[in-house]
Amino acid sequence: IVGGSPTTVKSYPYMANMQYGWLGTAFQQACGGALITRDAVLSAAHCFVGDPVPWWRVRLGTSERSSGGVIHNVVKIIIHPHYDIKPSEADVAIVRLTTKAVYSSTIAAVRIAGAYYHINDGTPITAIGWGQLEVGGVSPNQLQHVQLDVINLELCAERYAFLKTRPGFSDWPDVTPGMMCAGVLDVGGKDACQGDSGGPVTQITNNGHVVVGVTSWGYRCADPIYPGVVTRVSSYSNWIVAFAEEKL
Ligand code: 4AZ
Repeated sequence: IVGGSPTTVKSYPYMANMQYGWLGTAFQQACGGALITRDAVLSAAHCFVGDPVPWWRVRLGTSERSSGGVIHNVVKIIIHPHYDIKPSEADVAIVRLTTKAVYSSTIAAVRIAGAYYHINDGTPITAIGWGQLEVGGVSPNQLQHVQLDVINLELCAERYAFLKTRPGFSDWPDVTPGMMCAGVLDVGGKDACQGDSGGPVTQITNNGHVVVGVTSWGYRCADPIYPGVVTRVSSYSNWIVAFAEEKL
């Protein structure tokens, strides 16, 4: 997270620390996620492509990058069938846990945006994670959060369409309706960044938190011209619910 501030899991008890361990050793935080049922975590497909289930585990109920909370093992990772390589379309995955989480003041599931959930341009939304504090910078030990604005999708798509005309960027993804752009328009300075991928982007309402996005991709981080791009949860909520509740 760039331009944010430290927070704790008590404010975001659904925050999941997705840890990857090469050959099952030395697990390290690699992505974020959101607990959406007692045994299902919503995250990004690009975090998991090519990596077998035993190399992942999930730490719930911690504000720390590599300690605290409760470790859950993974039984199944389900990648959206429309996800295609390069962080692009349908960058969403469900990670199922071997055991049901025990809810507490630091562990609880969160609501996700339904299929008809509409969010206006300019709405404040919050990105959360342990990702880099600046492009190529360090990753913090303490969980961070930052408030962003929903940025007009057509404008965001135009900006990334221009980027694709630049040398070396022709194979970058298009911004499509299954995505949402978030940042501070023409100012930048606030964004998700590498390591925040898969983590929740949340609208905080009077009725509680609603996950509206999954951190997905972007050009650098916190750039004034190029906002961060997140998977639009409402575009995939029927699939998400089906596989979060699938009997295993
Ligand atoms: C990444 O590399 C990444 N600025 C995630 C989010 C953003 C950029 C990069 C958004 O995982």
